[in-house]
Amino acid sequence: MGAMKLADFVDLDTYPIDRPGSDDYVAAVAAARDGLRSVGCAVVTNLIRAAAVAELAAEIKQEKPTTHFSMQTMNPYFHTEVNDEFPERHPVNTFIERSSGFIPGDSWDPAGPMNRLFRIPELVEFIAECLEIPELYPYADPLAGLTANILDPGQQFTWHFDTNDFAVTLLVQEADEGGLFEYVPAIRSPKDEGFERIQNVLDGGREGVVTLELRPGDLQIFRGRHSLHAVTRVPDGSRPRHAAIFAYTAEPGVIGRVERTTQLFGRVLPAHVEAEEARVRSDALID
Ligand SMILES: O=C(O)CCC(=O)C(=O)O
Ligand SMILES: [Fe+2]
Repeated sequence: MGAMKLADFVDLDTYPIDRPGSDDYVAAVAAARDGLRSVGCAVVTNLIRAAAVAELAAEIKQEKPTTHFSMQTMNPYFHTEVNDEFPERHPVNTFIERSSGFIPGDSWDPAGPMNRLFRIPELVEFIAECLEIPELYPYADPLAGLTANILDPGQQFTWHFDTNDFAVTLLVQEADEGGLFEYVPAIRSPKDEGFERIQNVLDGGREGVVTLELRPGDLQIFRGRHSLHAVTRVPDGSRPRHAAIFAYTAEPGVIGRVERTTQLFGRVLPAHVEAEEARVRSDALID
C-alpha cells in the first residue's frame, strides 16, 4: 500500500473528523469530553478501520525486533530505589514488576502507517477538541513520541502514573487473555498525592478500579497524570498484546528526561541531553 491518507484510516461517514462543524463530529467530541471530564478517559470506539489496523499491526510486527524490553520492579512513579524519607509501607517504597517493552520512535518509517496516523492534522485537531486544549503538537521526543507498547506472554505493565498529562492509545493486537487496561480515575491531584488510596490498589485492592474493554481500532484518550493505571499480565501461551501509543503536547518542541528515557528505551539521543537542563515542569508532583 502507498502512503496512507486520513480516509484510509477513518471511516469518514461514521466519524467525519475532516468536517469539524458537522453533527457527527460535534457528537463524537461531546461524548469524548464527557468521559475525559468525568473519569479522565475517553474511548472512540471503532475509529480506525480494520484494514488500517492490519497495516499498523504489520508494521509493529516488522519493527518488533527493535523493542526495548526491560524487567524491573518499580513504584508508581517509575522509581526503583528505596526512599528512606518515606515509610516502608508506602507507594514510594512499593515496587512491582514492569516487564513490557517499547518500540521506540526512531524505529518507524517516516512515511509508514504509524507515523502517518500519528501526524494527521485532522486527527490531532480532533484529539485537541476532545481534550479541550487549543493546540496540540506531536510530542517532539524522538524516542517517546511515537511508540508501541509490547506485552509478550508472561509480561505486565504495573500500576503507574504517566509524566505526560495525557496519552492516546490504539489497541492494535489484543491478547487472548489478560493484557487489560485498568485505571483508577483521579486517584491523585496536584494538591493531594492520594498515597493511602494508591497503597490500597498496589496491595491488590479493587476500590475505584475500572477495567476497559478495548477492541482493536478503538482510540483511547487518557489523562494518566492523575489516574493510576496498569496493563494486566498477559498469560503464558497467549498472543502478545500490541498497542500503538501516540504522545502529544500542548507546547511544541517538548523532549523527555534522560533518566526516564534510559529506563524505557535503554538509551538517549543528543536531543535528550540538550533538553535536560532546559526542562520546565508543569507541576510539583513526584514523577
Ligand atoms: O499499553 C497501554 O495501553 C498503556 C501503557 C501505558 O500506560 C504507558 O505506556 O504509560
Ligand atoms: Fe501509562
